[in-house]
Amino acid sequence: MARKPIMAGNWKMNIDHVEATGLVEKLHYTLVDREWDPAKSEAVLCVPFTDLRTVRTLIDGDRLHFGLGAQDVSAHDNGAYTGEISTAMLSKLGVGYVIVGHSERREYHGETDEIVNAKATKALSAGLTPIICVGEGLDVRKAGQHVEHTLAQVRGALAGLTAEQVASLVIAYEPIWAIGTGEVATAADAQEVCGAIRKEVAALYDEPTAEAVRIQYGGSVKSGNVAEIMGQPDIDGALVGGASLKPEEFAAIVCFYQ
Ligand code: G2H
Repeated sequence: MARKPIMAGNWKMNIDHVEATGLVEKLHYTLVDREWDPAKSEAVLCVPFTDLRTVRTLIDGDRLHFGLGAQDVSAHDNGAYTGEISTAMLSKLGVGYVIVGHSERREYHGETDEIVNAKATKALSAGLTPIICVGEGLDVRKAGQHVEHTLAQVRGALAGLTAEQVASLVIAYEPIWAIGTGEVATAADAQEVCGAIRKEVAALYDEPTAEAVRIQYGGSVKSGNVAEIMGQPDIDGALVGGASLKPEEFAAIVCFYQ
């Protein structure tokens, strides 16, 4: 079965719950104007924890066709983990997706492959779809080690997961040197690694699992480069930071197929 393209906006630490109302409504009306067909692409908003309830209410109230995602989750069930948010808390709010192991979490919060694996495992058991981020820094890219480095992160993140679980999740390849910098990996660069990720999933599991798993590219995606990126055979969507804060830009990305 063909993989449905998935465009996820990662608002990062931007947009409070008051601003969220305006942004989501503007995005909705822009998509209506563009005659977005939700059967042709999926749109997910990964918002700060403090915006989740507001955005959930907007989605339900206007029956908007947006998925709702968080940007992180605890690897623990509950208890004395000050400041953390559990998978159950997210599920009860109607959250469907969670970004796990974004490079900013790995870099600023010391998240290792083991932590990413624990969070992804916990998310899947709670019925959440993890968007697992992998990708190399500039030094690794310059040393020509980017494929092996990224595949090692993939193996670490997927350890212990079943084929069925892997088929249901999303992997986002985000070369760190292209994040928020305006530097975009060429479509061929992105395809090289996304194709290698799919082959690795086939080797770890089987062909049907590799054919089912959705792989996104992330790193300075915008309306001007999305079509070329989406033209690659192993790229099924984008994880979008800066451009997801601009309704017209994000709407154009969601409607990349037009
Ligand atoms: C990469 C991406 C979203 P941006 O972090 O995850 O951000 O599109 O701003 O490079």
